[in-house]
Amino acid sequence: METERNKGLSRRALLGATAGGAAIAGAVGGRLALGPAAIGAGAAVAVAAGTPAAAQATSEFNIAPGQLDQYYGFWSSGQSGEMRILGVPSMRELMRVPVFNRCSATGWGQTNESLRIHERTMTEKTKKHLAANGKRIHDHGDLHHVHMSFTEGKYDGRYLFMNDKANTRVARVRADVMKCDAILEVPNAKAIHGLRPQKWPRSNYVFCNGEDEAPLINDGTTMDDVSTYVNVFTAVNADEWQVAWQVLVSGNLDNCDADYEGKWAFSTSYNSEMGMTLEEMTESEMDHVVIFNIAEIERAIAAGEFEEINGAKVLDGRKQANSQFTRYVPIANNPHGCNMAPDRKHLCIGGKLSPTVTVLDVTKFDALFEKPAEEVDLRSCVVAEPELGLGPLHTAFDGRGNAYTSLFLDSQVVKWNIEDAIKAYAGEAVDPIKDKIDVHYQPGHLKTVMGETVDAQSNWLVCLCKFSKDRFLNVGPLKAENDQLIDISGDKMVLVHDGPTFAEPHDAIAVDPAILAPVLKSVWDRQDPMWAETRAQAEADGIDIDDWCEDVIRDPNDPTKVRVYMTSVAPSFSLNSFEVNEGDEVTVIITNLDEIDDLTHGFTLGNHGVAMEISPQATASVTFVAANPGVYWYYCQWFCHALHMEMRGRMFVRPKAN
Ligand code: K7E
Ligand code: CUA
Ligand code: CA
Repeated sequence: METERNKGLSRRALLGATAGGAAIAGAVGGRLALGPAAIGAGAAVAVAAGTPAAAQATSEFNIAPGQLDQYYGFWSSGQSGEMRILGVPSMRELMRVPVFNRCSATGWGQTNESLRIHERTMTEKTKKHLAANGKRIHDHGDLHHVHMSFTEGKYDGRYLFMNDKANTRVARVRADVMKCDAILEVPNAKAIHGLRPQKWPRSNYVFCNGEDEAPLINDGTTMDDVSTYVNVFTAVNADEWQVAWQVLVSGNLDNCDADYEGKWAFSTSYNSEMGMTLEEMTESEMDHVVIFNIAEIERAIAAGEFEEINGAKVLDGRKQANSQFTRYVPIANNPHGCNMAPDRKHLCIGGKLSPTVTVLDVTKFDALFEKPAEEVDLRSCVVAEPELGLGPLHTAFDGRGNAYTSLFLDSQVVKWNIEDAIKAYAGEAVDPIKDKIDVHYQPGHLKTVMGETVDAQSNWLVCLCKFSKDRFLNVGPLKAENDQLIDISGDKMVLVHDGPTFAEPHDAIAVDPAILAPVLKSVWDRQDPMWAETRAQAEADGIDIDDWCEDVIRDPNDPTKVRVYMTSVAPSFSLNSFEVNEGDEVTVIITNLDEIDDLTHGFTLGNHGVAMEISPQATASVTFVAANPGVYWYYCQWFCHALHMEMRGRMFVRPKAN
């Protein structure tokens, strides 16, 4: 529906011509004038053109109460550090899956099961840093990119993979229970940003871009000498969740993707200059896309041609090494998005500072490796470079040969046709641009349904806007972002929904529920590996955690350690009370014996900062020190029964005998 208010927001067209241009100039001049201040510039101007009436929408977007969504959306959450599951097209938030963040509701980051996942690959350096700051794990992250595992170019419903730019980590979420089961701190690299799974033959690797430059041996012996800095491209073994290999590159790495033949991975770099200031990073006319030659890298790894650094097998793919591991295709300065089209052939690179998207034909990459890099025309793989608008960041695809690029500065999405862009580049008089739509405001990623797979759909586009400005009720200086839903089923894009989100979903994917239906569980399997170590400890203590238990075991080797085993069945814990001594290290292990779908219990211990989720048929445990004598109640914090309030008990902490 087009209201007066919506019309006013169409001023984006004006902005594109004026303030947007100024913003680009501003960025190059050393100051990024991209914010809402720029939006305000055209405030009084109302342009009637723009969003077509929603009545023209041809996809069914209204999801009535009780109706299920058409698709699962998996959203990143940026600095919130979690993965979110939304319904598409309703944009209803269905679940939050804590990954890098500490979760108050579920106890993620506190339960022993989650701490083990956090600590399994933590480097000694990180352990030292955390301990010095009174912490055991990083309890935050910056999660930009969520992607599902592939088999032969299609989502296979096994895993979701994601990055933590803040603490150089990558994580894996099991798609059957929607819980994180593995975190990896990537050695040598700094700030994992772009992340993509291999698409073909399956996701054996997850490719991870290191964004920040630092000395390879980062121990303070060299600091300001930029010539010692490197950037690292990492392939993580997706099954074992450890580093398979790493390649040193020239310049830094931003976003990445992989092809549909399993031959290449590719990454954008905005700092080929190896600059340390904004001026230096935007100095060159051209940056590049790095192409990684998977077969050549695997050959060298198998042949032992690597150097082992901090436990990782490292190859040198920098320009000066003249290797066959990499090629550097020149791209207009400071590119950003890196998106492989479902036509299996075309790779689209967002120009960011350049108003263009550069289209590379991946079938032309072999030729780049036939001769040494300096003897080949590295731009011979470029088949189109349409000028689309200001600030092109990311590109999504439908199943009809069209691409949709977010224009950050223009606050628009531009729909263009890849084949027409190729024709235009070859000199034909065709305009590849098919449509533009205003979005609100300043979009980053945008996603079609399964658009990064060969199953790309042509119904919905979600555009993740960085600013919502005046689209929602004011909630103070910190505003929601705005994930907009756009109907792309017709020739014209139609905006159908505004979706406020909390900081800061960078990227999202949408997946057909049919892919997840065969794997998704509603109740845990008692033998699940998630609590295998807890189970092993129980067995050592002679406790069967699959059955009713109400046991308090003092560790035979360390009498200050106490393990409290109990079960939960609505509405009670098997133990109405338990007793420990002042100063004891107490581990509470609870199995939820309820088998009913949806019947989650919890364990919260008053005034101890202890809380955890125990879903049906799960076991969970938490360890704390009972530092103060007295009586402390514990209770179930997940509403589970009419007598949920009564689901509680007491911990007695007996004073130390003096
Ligand atoms: Cu463009 Cu981190 Cu994918 Cu944000 S990145 S938008
Ligand atoms: Cu069990 Cu509430
Ligand atoms: Ca640059």
